[in-house]
Amino acid sequence: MPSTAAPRLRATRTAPWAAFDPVLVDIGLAGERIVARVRLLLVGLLFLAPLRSALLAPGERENQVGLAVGAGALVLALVMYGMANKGLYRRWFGLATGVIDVTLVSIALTSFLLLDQPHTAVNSKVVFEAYFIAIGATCLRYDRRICWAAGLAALVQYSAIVLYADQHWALNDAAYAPFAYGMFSWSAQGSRLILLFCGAVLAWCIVGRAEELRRLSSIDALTELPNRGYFDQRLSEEMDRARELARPLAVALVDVDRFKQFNDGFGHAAGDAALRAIAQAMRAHGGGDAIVSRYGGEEFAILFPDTTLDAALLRLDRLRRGVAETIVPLSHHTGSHRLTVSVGVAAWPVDGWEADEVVHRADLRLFASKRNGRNRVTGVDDAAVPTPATASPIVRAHA
Ligand code: GH3
Ligand code: MG
Ligand code: MG
Repeated sequence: MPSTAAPRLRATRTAPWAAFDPVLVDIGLAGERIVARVRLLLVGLLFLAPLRSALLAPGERENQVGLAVGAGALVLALVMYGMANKGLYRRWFGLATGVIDVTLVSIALTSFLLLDQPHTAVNSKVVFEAYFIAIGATCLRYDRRICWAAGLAALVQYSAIVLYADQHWALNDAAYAPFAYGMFSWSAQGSRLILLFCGAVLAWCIVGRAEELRRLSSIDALTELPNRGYFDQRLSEEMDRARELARPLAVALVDVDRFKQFNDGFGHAAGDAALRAIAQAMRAHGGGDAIVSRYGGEEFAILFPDTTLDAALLRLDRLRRGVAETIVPLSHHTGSHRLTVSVGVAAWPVDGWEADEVVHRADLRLFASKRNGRNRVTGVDDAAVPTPATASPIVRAHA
């Protein structure tokens, strides 16, 4: 495994889960539901105060504005709660709700401007702090873009409120004495903007750490391929997708031939280097959409979404040849070596309806490849008859 930071970062960027990680999306959805509940509770409780004031003195403008803002926020919170819980969640939804939460705080501050209370808007002791709740809650969506979007929205909206208040009121005029909310100061406002920026950066870092942990828990440290846990989870998701869209899906199990001999002959370190070289060759020859993972030991599993058994057989034979041509580097004294792999492949729905049935079929066919002489790909169950050594070592599936 590379020891420097640069190759590790490169691996992060090119890894399949870097662009789209369904697990983080799932966790983000669960987080969105928590945020929706907390938002509804908070807005509901905050709505009680303007409601009470409006009931006691319905004619006063202050109470009418408070009631309108509170009711609007409550309706919005209800809509977002309904969407998060009714399967209407999309990837943009977290982005939208993150920005809306910040905007709700800005609307609350703006309502003080409407009520001719600019000092409450720019020196608010409670409402301003709610920006940090909104920015902090973006962490629960597990998407760094949402942290930035909410932070940026808070900075822009709060700056606009302060600039507007400074332009339209002589905020430090003696008429406002004794300044219950304090006098207006640009340095205090600057500090507030810096605090908002720091809040967004912290949220971004927290989500970044979560993504890194997720990455580390999904890859195999030796080969840098996705590990079995990641493979199993992707298999079950791709299987659901295949059933939903009635699209085929192929699964292959790959085992390095006579690897124990190689280890015994050249040592465990050379064995590790060989596994890395084979993993790289499989990634290179597997095709862009194939999910190549280390299944365990010297075994690998490959998932081919949207691929028929025949198409997978052809792709796997290219991969098998690619591995056989790969030169495994050994130490200076012992030179180089080549290794081969045996492969078993099965597909949904022709070889089974459930994921484990398909994997089991692929496993049986891998054994057939071993039995029949190794360095070959098998796609049918009955492969008892060995193929001639000169023939292309693919045992084709019956049409
Ligand atoms: P076959 O062709 O039947 O698969 O024979 P084989 O020798 O490959 O199979 P066997 O299961 O007997 O041996 C697998 C070997 O793989 C044994 C084990 O030491 C080695 N191995 C498994 N994981 C690693 C690893 O991470 N590094 C190294 N160097 N060797 C490993
Ligand atoms: Mg094995
Ligand atoms: Mg083996």
